[in-house]
Amino acid sequence: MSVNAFSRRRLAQGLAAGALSLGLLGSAFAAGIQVTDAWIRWLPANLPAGGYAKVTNDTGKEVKLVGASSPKYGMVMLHQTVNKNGMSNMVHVDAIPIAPHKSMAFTPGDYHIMLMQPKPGIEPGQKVPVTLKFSDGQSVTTEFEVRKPTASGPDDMKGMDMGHMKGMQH
Ligand SMILES: [Cu+2]
Repeated sequence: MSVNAFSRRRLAQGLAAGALSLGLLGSAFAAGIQVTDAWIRWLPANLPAGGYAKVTNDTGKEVKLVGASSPKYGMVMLHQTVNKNGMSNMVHVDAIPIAPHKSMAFTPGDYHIMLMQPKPGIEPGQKVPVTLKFSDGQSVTTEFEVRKPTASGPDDMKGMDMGHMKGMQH
């Protein structure tokens, strides 16, 4: 292959890659769903971690968050911390509705993304991709910033009934 042919091929590859990223950006914009302020409260010893973010629905109709996944965690679920009779507990939720043109915030002590079975090597300071899946078939992948356990909101562990969620602290 001549030098010229090589450069032309490289140029063509570059253009193709550019077109691909433009296409991805375009579809993410068209979806009208934005995920911002995304972070994970990391815990040591392979404990499950809580994922938090702000999800904004800029479409004209309600969308439901119906699932999440990450290549860095073996199992990811949607959870909500609920208080009943002064006890804090976590429940699994199948879908979280977000009204048109509204935001929904995952925060410690409320809705969170439960990241279980962490792959080795996840540490504070890293970024981990998490994909959120919505009822209209859209998926949005966001880099979640991994933060130390102390980088949290209010302490929601007081009087927590760990129950079947033993070892999870969200
Ligand atoms: Cu949880």
